[in-house]
Amino acid sequence: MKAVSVVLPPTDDLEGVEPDLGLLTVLRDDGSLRDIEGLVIPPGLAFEAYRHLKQLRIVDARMMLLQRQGRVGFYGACTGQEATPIATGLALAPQDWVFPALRESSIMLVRGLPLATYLCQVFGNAGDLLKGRQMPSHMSARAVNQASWGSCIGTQLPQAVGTAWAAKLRDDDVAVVGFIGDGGTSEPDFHNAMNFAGVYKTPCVIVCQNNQFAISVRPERQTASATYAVKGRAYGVPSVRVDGNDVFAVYHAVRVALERARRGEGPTFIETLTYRIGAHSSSDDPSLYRSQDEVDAWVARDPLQRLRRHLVATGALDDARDAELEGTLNDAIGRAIQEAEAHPLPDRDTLFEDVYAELPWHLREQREELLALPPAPTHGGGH
Ligand SMILES: Cc1ncc(C[n+]2csc(CCOP(=O)(O)OP(=O)(O)O)c2C)c(N)n1
Repeated sequence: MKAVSVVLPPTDDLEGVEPDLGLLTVLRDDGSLRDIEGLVIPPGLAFEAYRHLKQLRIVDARMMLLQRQGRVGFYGACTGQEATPIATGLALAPQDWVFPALRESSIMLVRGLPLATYLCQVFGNAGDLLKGRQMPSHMSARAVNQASWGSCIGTQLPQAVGTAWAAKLRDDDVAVVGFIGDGGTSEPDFHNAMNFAGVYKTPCVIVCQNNQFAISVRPERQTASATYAVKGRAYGVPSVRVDGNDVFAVYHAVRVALERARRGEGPTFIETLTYRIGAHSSSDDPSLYRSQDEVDAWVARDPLQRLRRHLVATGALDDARDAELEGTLNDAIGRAIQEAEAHPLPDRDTLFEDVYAELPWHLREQREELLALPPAPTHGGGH
């Protein structure tokens, strides 16, 4: 079988092909939905997903601009890949846990974290729940059961599987979703996590966002496997490959996998096939390693526009309502950025918090020394 290479935008699903080698698609190009057995799309899901996708698209564009203006130090956008985090966020139950990679922080917004609080993490200021200690775009919040990505590719998956194992041992009604990129599947942690999940049947869903790049490295240099999903077979983990630009396909696959996990049937591995339309991060220039034609072919499969066609076809959206939604989102995002950016830098005293219950003598000394210095500038901003 041919190894994966940069895949052209999918135009059809491959009926009759095994789940880990085919491609589950629900949303047709004309906006209608395929008749798939057991498909669960709750009423209102499509519009809710659209609102979140659109919000995320705008937030990412605004934050990339702020990075260019020197107002934030770094940003990792997920433009073109929004369907996976948003659909997953909508499929989760409140008690579930999420262990993201770089491009899934937005699940926190879907689960109710205020946007201004979320953005304070990017500014790394006093409004940041993490007290400015993490790189931007590495959000986390206990209130929505989401851990922070550690930046070291793959480390989040053993954490996800371990958390799921703990839930199983405690008989908690908790499922865990862990994310990884296509590049991350070459890390030992991916294999450790898949193996452990398979053997101990931990209640988790491992999602690989195959955006076809690990910075500039393409899938054919990453693996000789026919798909990423097929890797789950070796670990005895049921696996499925879905159209990652189709919010309904991702929602359906994650929802079914979460239900399996809750029934005690163990892990599922999901590859979501998508494409990173934007740069790897604010530190990358993708024009050095790919053509605009290739990008344009995927822009034509934009998950946001595909979902829009569905909403228009079903009468849930028209141009006027869409413009109104865009205006509301732009206003709310503008206000959230203003509110977030207005916070001062974290108090320097906070440097000494959260590690020791009681500060050891040498840190007490360092703290006193620091506090004796003139105050640092209190203005937030760059890193
Ligand atoms: C262990 C480790 N090696 C290398 C890096 C540098 N690095 C940061 S992101 C990245 C590519 C990740 O690609 P992928 O897993 O496909 O996720 P994507 O960024 O495409 O979402 C690399 C190599 C790192 N952060 N950690």
